[in-house]
Amino acid sequence: MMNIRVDVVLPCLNEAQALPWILERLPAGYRAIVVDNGSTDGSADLARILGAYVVHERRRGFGAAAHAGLLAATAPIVAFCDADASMDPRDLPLVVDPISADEADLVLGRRRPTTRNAWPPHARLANTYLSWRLRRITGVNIHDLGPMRAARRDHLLALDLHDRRSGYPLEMFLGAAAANWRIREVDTGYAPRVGRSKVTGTVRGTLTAIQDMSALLSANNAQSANNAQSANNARSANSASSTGNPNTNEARS
Ligand SMILES: Nc1nc2c(ncn2[C@@H]2O[C@H](COP(=O)(O)OP(=O)(O)OP(=O)(O)O)[C@@H](O)[C@H]2O)c(=O)[nH]1
Ligand SMILES: [Mg+2]
Repeated sequence: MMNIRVDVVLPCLNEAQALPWILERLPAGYRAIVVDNGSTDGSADLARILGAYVVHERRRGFGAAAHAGLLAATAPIVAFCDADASMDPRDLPLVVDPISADEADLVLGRRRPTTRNAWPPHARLANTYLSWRLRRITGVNIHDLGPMRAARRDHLLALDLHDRRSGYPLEMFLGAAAANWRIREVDTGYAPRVGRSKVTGTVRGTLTAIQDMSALLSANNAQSANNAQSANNARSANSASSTGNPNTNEARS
Protein backbone atom coordinates (compact mmCIF):
# COMPACT_ATOMS: atom_id res chain seq x y z
CA MET A 1 0.00 0.00 0.00
CA MET A 2 1.18 3.51 -0.77
CA ASN A 3 2.61 5.47 2.11
CA ILE A 4 0.20 8.32 2.99
CA ARG A 5 2.23 11.42 3.59
CA VAL A 6 -0.56 13.96 3.44
CA ASP A 7 -4.25 13.80 4.23
CA VAL A 8 -6.30 16.21 2.14
CA VAL A 9 -9.53 17.34 3.76
CA LEU A 10 -12.22 18.07 1.18
CA PRO A 11 -15.38 19.51 2.80
CA CYS A 12 -18.21 18.50 0.54
CA LEU A 13 -21.80 19.65 0.24
CA ASN A 14 -23.32 18.50 -3.04
CA GLU A 15 -20.17 18.52 -5.14
CA ALA A 16 -20.77 15.40 -7.27
CA GLN A 17 -20.06 17.32 -10.46
CA ALA A 18 -16.63 18.40 -9.24
CA LEU A 19 -15.41 15.28 -7.41
CA PRO A 20 -14.17 13.18 -10.37
CA TRP A 21 -11.89 15.97 -11.61
CA ILE A 22 -10.59 16.66 -8.09
CA LEU A 23 -9.97 13.09 -7.01
CA GLU A 24 -8.04 12.11 -10.14
CA ARG A 25 -5.69 15.04 -9.60
CA LEU A 26 -4.36 14.21 -6.14
CA PRO A 27 -0.57 13.79 -6.14
CA ALA A 28 0.92 10.42 -5.14
CA GLY A 29 1.10 9.97 -1.37
CA TYR A 30 -1.86 12.30 -0.83
CA ARG A 31 -5.08 10.73 0.51
CA ALA A 32 -8.45 12.37 -0.06
CA ILE A 33 -10.72 12.63 2.98
CA VAL A 34 -14.08 13.71 1.61
CA VAL A 35 -16.21 15.04 4.46
CA ASP A 36 -19.78 14.74 3.36
CA ASN A 37 -21.95 17.39 4.96
CA GLY A 38 -25.36 15.91 4.18
CA SER A 39 -25.16 15.92 0.40
CA THR A 40 -28.27 14.86 -1.48
CA ASP A 41 -26.62 14.48 -4.89
CA GLY A 42 -24.76 11.22 -4.24
CA SER A 43 -21.43 12.92 -3.50
CA ALA A 44 -20.54 10.48 -0.70
CA ASP A 45 -21.11 7.30 -2.75
CA LEU A 46 -19.33 8.76 -5.73
CA ALA A 47 -16.33 9.79 -3.62
CA ARG A 48 -16.13 6.28 -2.16
CA ILE A 49 -16.31 4.66 -5.59
CA LEU A 50 -13.54 6.97 -6.74
CA GLY A 51 -11.33 5.74 -3.90
CA ALA A 52 -11.64 8.54 -1.35
CA TYR A 53 -11.94 7.97 2.37
CA VAL A 54 -15.41 9.32 3.20
CA VAL A 55 -16.36 10.82 6.54
CA HIS A 56 -19.87 12.00 7.40
CA GLU A 57 -20.52 15.17 9.34
CA ARG A 58 -24.17 15.82 10.16
CA ARG A 59 -23.69 19.31 11.48
CA ARG A 60 -23.86 21.84 8.66
CA GLY A 61 -21.14 24.42 8.19
CA PHE A 62 -17.78 24.66 6.48
CA GLY A 63 -15.94 24.55 9.83
CA ALA A 64 -17.87 21.50 11.02
CA ALA A 65 -16.89 19.64 7.85
CA ALA A 66 -13.28 20.82 7.83
CA HIS A 67 -12.78 19.93 11.49
CA ALA A 68 -14.33 16.48 11.10
CA GLY A 69 -11.76 15.90 8.35
CA LEU A 70 -8.93 17.01 10.60
CA LEU A 71 -10.11 14.65 13.35
CA ALA A 72 -10.28 11.78 10.86
CA ALA A 73 -6.81 12.44 9.46
CA THR A 74 -3.88 10.28 10.47
CA ALA A 75 -1.08 11.53 8.23
CA PRO A 76 1.54 13.86 9.75
CA ILE A 77 0.55 16.68 7.39
CA VAL A 78 -3.00 17.79 6.72
CA ALA A 79 -4.00 19.96 3.77
CA PHE A 80 -7.37 21.57 3.09
CA CYS A 81 -8.91 22.16 -0.30
CA ASP A 82 -12.42 23.08 -1.44
CA ALA A 83 -14.27 20.31 -3.26
CA ASP A 84 -15.79 22.58 -5.91
CA ALA A 85 -12.95 22.39 -8.48
CA SER A 86 -12.11 26.06 -7.97
CA MET A 87 -8.69 24.88 -6.82
CA ASP A 88 -6.45 22.37 -8.49
CA PRO A 89 -5.21 19.55 -6.23
CA ARG A 90 -2.05 19.54 -8.34
CA ASP A 91 -1.23 22.82 -6.56
CA LEU A 92 -1.27 21.08 -3.18
CA PRO A 93 2.52 20.48 -3.04
CA LEU A 94 2.92 24.26 -3.13
CA VAL A 95 1.36 24.48 0.33
CA VAL A 96 2.62 21.12 1.60
CA ASP A 97 6.29 21.16 0.63
CA PRO A 98 7.33 24.05 2.93
CA ILE A 99 5.72 22.12 5.81
CA SER A 100 7.51 18.87 4.90
CA ALA A 101 10.79 20.78 4.69
CA ASP A 102 10.10 22.37 8.10
CA GLU A 103 10.39 25.81 6.57
CA ALA A 104 6.91 26.89 7.69
CA ASP A 105 4.20 25.86 10.15
CA LEU A 106 1.19 27.06 8.16
CA VAL A 107 1.15 27.66 4.42
CA LEU A 108 -1.78 29.47 2.84
CA GLY A 109 -2.59 29.45 -0.86
CA ARG A 110 -3.16 33.00 -2.10
CA ARG A 111 -5.88 32.70 -4.73
CA ARG A 112 -4.79 33.95 -8.13
CA PRO A 113 -7.75 33.92 -10.52
CA THR A 114 -7.11 31.99 -13.71
CA THR A 115 -10.04 33.65 -15.52
CA ARG A 116 -11.75 37.01 -15.19
CA ASN A 117 -14.92 35.60 -13.63
CA ALA A 118 -13.26 33.23 -11.16
CA TRP A 119 -13.75 35.51 -8.18
CA PRO A 120 -16.90 37.64 -7.76
CA PRO A 121 -16.01 41.31 -7.09
CA HIS A 122 -17.90 41.50 -3.76
CA ALA A 123 -16.04 38.44 -2.43
CA ARG A 124 -12.72 39.78 -3.62
CA LEU A 125 -13.31 43.15 -2.01
CA ALA A 126 -14.35 41.57 1.31
CA ASN A 127 -11.23 39.41 1.23
CA THR A 128 -8.92 42.35 0.46
CA TYR A 129 -10.36 44.29 3.39
CA LEU A 130 -10.11 41.28 5.72
CA SER A 131 -6.49 40.62 4.72
CA TRP A 132 -5.59 44.25 5.34
CA ARG A 133 -7.11 44.04 8.85
CA LEU A 134 -5.29 40.80 9.52
CA ARG A 135 -1.96 42.27 8.47
CA ARG A 136 -2.54 45.13 10.89
CA ILE A 137 -3.65 42.88 13.77
CA THR A 138 -1.05 40.13 13.44
CA GLY A 139 1.84 41.67 11.51
CA VAL A 140 1.77 38.63 9.21
CA ASN A 141 2.08 39.67 5.58
CA ILE A 142 -0.91 37.87 4.05
CA HIS A 143 -3.11 38.96 1.16
CA ASP A 144 -5.75 36.25 1.14
CA LEU A 145 -7.37 33.94 3.66
CA GLY A 146 -7.54 31.17 1.09
CA PRO A 147 -9.04 27.76 1.79
CA MET A 148 -6.11 25.80 0.31
CA ARG A 149 -3.63 25.42 3.15
CA ALA A 150 -1.47 22.92 4.99
CA ALA A 151 0.06 22.38 8.42
CA ARG A 152 1.19 19.55 10.66
CA ARG A 153 -1.74 17.56 12.03
CA ASP A 154 -0.56 17.68 15.66
CA HIS A 155 -0.06 21.44 15.46
CA LEU A 156 -3.56 21.96 14.05
CA LEU A 157 -5.13 19.84 16.76
CA ALA A 158 -3.26 21.82 19.41
CA LEU A 159 -4.96 25.01 18.17
CA ASP A 160 -8.21 23.61 19.61
CA LEU A 161 -10.42 25.36 17.04
CA HIS A 162 -14.05 25.97 17.96
CA ASP A 163 -15.66 27.75 15.01
CA ARG A 164 -17.81 25.39 12.97
CA ARG A 165 -19.00 27.81 10.31
CA SER A 166 -17.22 30.12 7.89
CA GLY A 167 -14.93 31.53 10.58
CA TYR A 168 -12.90 28.29 10.77
CA PRO A 169 -10.10 29.36 8.38
CA LEU A 170 -9.81 32.70 10.17
CA GLU A 171 -9.71 31.12 13.62
CA MET A 172 -6.95 28.82 12.37
CA PHE A 173 -4.95 31.78 11.06
CA LEU A 174 -5.41 33.85 14.24
CA GLY A 175 -4.47 30.89 16.44
CA ALA A 176 -1.39 30.21 14.36
CA ALA A 177 -0.33 33.87 14.47
CA ALA A 178 -0.89 34.05 18.24
CA ALA A 179 1.25 30.94 18.67
CA ASN A 180 4.01 32.55 16.59
CA TRP A 181 3.86 29.92 13.87
CA ARG A 182 5.92 30.56 10.77
CA ILE A 183 3.14 31.49 8.34
CA ARG A 184 3.85 31.58 4.63
CA GLU A 185 1.74 32.55 1.65
CA VAL A 186 2.19 31.03 -1.81
CA ASP A 187 0.32 31.69 -5.05
CA THR A 188 -2.26 29.09 -6.12
CA GLY A 189 -4.70 29.12 -9.03
CA TYR A 190 -8.39 29.95 -8.62
CA ALA A 191 -10.90 28.99 -11.29
CA PRO A 192 -14.70 29.35 -11.47
CA ARG A 193 -16.27 26.67 -9.29
CA VAL A 194 -18.15 23.72 -10.78
CA GLY A 195 -21.76 23.44 -9.54
CA ARG A 196 -23.91 25.82 -7.55
CA SER A 197 -22.24 28.53 -5.52
CA LYS A 198 -22.87 28.37 -1.77
CA VAL A 199 -20.90 30.94 0.15
CA THR A 200 -18.97 33.74 -1.46
CA GLY A 201 -20.68 33.33 -4.81
CA THR A 202 -23.85 34.69 -3.23
CA VAL A 203 -24.22 37.99 -1.42
CA ARG A 204 -26.10 36.24 1.43
CA GLY A 205 -23.30 33.72 1.86
CA THR A 206 -20.71 36.46 1.87
CA LEU A 207 -22.64 38.40 4.53
CA THR A 208 -22.80 35.30 6.74
CA ALA A 209 -19.06 34.79 6.29
CA ILE A 210 -18.41 38.44 7.19
CA GLN A 211 -20.61 38.07 10.29
CA ASP A 212 -18.74 34.93 11.44
CA MET A 213 -15.37 36.50 10.83
CA SER A 214 -16.27 39.83 12.48
CA ALA A 215 -17.33 37.97 15.62
CA LEU A 216 -13.96 36.21 15.71
CA LEU A 217 -12.04 39.44 15.13
CA SER A 218 -13.95 41.18 17.93
CA ALA A 219 -13.21 38.29 20.26
CA ASN A 220 -9.57 38.47 19.21
CA ASN A 221 -9.45 42.24 19.89
CA ALA A 222 -11.02 41.75 23.32
CA GLN A 223 -8.44 39.05 24.09
CA SER A 224 -5.58 41.35 22.99
CA ALA A 225 -6.97 44.16 25.15
CA ASN A 226 -7.15 41.74 28.10
CA ASN A 227 -3.59 40.63 27.52
CA ALA A 228 -2.41 44.25 27.35
CA GLN A 229 -4.28 45.03 30.58
CA SER A 230 -2.75 42.00 32.35
CA ALA A 231 0.67 43.03 31.10
CA ASN A 232 0.14 46.56 32.47
CA ASN A 233 -1.07 45.22 35.80
CA ALA A 234 1.90 42.88 36.03
CA ARG A 235 4.25 45.71 35.13
CA SER A 236 2.76 48.02 37.81
CA ALA A 237 2.91 45.29 40.43
CA ASN A 238 6.45 44.50 39.44
CA SER A 239 7.66 48.10 39.55
CA ALA A 240 5.92 48.62 42.92
CA SER A 241 7.65 45.59 44.41
CA SER A 242 11.00 46.42 42.83
CA THR A 243 11.37 50.11 43.74
CA GLY A 244 15.00 50.69 44.55
CA ASN A 245 16.14 47.99 42.15
CA PRO A 246 16.17 49.44 38.61
CA ASN A 247 17.68 46.30 37.18
CA THR A 248 14.69 44.07 37.89
CA ASN A 249 13.34 42.60 34.64
CA GLU A 250 9.95 43.75 33.44
CA ALA A 251 7.14 41.22 33.74
CA ARG A 252 6.18 39.64 30.46
CA SER A 253 2.62 38.77 29.58
N1 LIG B 1 -21.15 26.58 2.12
C1 LIG B 1 -20.93 25.42 2.67
N2 LIG B 1 -19.96 24.68 2.15
C2 LIG B 1 -19.77 23.50 2.70
C3 LIG B 1 -20.52 23.06 3.80
N3 LIG B 1 -20.10 21.88 4.12
C4 LIG B 1 -19.14 21.58 3.27
N4 LIG B 1 -18.93 22.57 2.38
C5 LIG B 1 -17.90 22.58 1.32
O1 LIG B 1 -16.94 23.59 1.62
C6 LIG B 1 -16.29 24.00 0.43
C7 LIG B 1 -16.31 25.50 0.36
O2 LIG B 1 -17.58 25.95 0.12
P1 LIG B 1 -17.97 26.79 -1.16
O3 LIG B 1 -19.43 26.57 -1.36
O4 LIG B 1 -17.07 26.48 -2.28
O5 LIG B 1 -17.74 28.23 -0.64
P2 LIG B 1 -16.97 29.39 -1.32
O6 LIG B 1 -15.79 28.89 -2.05
O7 LIG B 1 -16.78 30.44 -0.28
O8 LIG B 1 -18.06 30.00 -2.30
P3 LIG B 1 -18.56 29.46 -3.70
O9 LIG B 1 -17.57 28.52 -4.25
O10 LIG B 1 -18.72 30.67 -4.52
O11 LIG B 1 -19.86 28.85 -3.36
C8 LIG B 1 -17.02 23.32 -0.71
O12 LIG B 1 -16.26 22.20 -1.09
C9 LIG B 1 -18.35 22.92 -0.09
O13 LIG B 1 -18.93 21.81 -0.72
C10 LIG B 1 -21.54 23.88 4.34
O14 LIG B 1 -22.24 23.56 5.30
N5 LIG B 1 -21.71 25.06 3.74
MG1 LIG C 1 -15.76 27.68 -3.58
